[in-house]
Amino acid sequence: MTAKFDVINPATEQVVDSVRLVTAEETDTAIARAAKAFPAWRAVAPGDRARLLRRFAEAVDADLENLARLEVLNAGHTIGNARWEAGNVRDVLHYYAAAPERLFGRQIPVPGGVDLTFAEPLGVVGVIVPWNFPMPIASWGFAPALAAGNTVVLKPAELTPLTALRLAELAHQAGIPQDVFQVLPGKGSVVGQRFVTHPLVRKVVFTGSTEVGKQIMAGCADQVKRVTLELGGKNANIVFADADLEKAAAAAPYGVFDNAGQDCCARSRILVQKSVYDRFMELLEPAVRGVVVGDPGDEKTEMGPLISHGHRAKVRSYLPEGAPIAFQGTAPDGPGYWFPPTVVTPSGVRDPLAADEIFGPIVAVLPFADEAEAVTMANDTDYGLSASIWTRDVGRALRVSRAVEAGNLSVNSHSSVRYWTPFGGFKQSGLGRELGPDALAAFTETKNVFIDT
Ligand code: TAP
Repeated sequence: MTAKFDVINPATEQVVDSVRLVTAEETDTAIARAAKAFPAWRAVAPGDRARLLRRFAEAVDADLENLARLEVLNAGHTIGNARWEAGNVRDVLHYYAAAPERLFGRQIPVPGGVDLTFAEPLGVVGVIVPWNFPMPIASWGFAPALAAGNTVVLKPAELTPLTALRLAELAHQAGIPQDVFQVLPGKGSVVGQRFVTHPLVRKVVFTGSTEVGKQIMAGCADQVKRVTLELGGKNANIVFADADLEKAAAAAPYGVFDNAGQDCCARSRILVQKSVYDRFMELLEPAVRGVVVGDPGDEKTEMGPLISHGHRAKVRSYLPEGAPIAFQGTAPDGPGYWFPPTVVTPSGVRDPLAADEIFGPIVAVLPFADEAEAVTMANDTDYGLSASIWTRDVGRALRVSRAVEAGNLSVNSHSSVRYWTPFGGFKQSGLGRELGPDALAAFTETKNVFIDT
């Protein structure tokens, strides 16, 4: 018997669609088809593969508003964010469309012959996507994988399958063969697990929680399967006394409450130098209260709902009676999984409010004495995905950027994701890099050929 899953609009709690869940047997069939399609796909002339990816990008662009509206309905993303996300898929496809014609090898000087390297595709790549950014995260896996000549099976999160299914339709309309790119909506424990255990899947790209990421890595070890992991974060936003405080305080809410805090790069720990702590909090309060929370389809909305009833209960559990709430913004009543932007002042970096990835609109503010303490506090976590540094001192900006153990640093900004540049985590925030030129290495294997002359 095949199960169905009701897709819920988190802003209204209404069912928007019902999606049939793929079984383990169907997953095996899809993987077998992807493996069979691989030799022909890798043999497509580089220019033709590039053109197919560009046509896919153009199809996404033509469908951008529809994709964005679908994400508003399915994930509760604000329409502005959802448009950016669909645009990111288009841009990522265009970026990697340049790759098939530039997958250069090397000629290495050796005695007695000629030595060449080739960047060979891996075969079938399994991409496992979380619910928080269904479109961009899917494309960061499938675009470089396809460009490098791999075939792809992709599992969207059970909660948010709609845009991934639409992207598969657009890919096929653009001429990418059905078996080269397949989207399999289903459970992680069924479809995702088969990607890990099936011997014909040669690589798994997983984005999600650190807990599940560890299981995936352990499962892949059995076949020494290649793996890229993009996991959780508890990212520091470090505000020094010499910063433009007005700018830092105005930007801080958007560094953490964007996507209702359901962002691996959310700057959910604000570390503020003691000498300006009171002034910073005075500036932060109106900025937080001013965040517009509500109907994600409204152009003016800045923050939508949380993804599900269960997730909101988890976020709420961090604020029992007597929790150190400094101030909160507003959120609508009635149906929808709403939660107000909330600022807390925990006792230290190891307090769960400051240490756990809550993945909701709760930000911890903590004071520090000097640069050395700021770095120690920023690094006192098992995570290492992103961080922001607010200062006018260029030397300090560079010193602290080098000292913080995180993959993506921004100075006087909260921007972490640019498709031209590598993205990924230190420590338990992940393994490997997505985006930019680095990602291609993750979807190819270097082959060395020596020719005796
Ligand atoms: P998870 O529960 O880890 O789920 C992520 C994906 O893995 C879902 O598609 C899930 O399927 C699947 N999955 C679950 N168990 C699995 C298993 N045993 N084998 C194979 N696949 C399995 O994470 P989430 O709650 O959806 O997403 C939030 C997390 O993602 C946060 O920790 C966040 O930081 C992280 N994240 C990281 C990044 C980067 S780039 N570092 C970006 C976004 C999000 P189901 O749909 O069935 O659960």
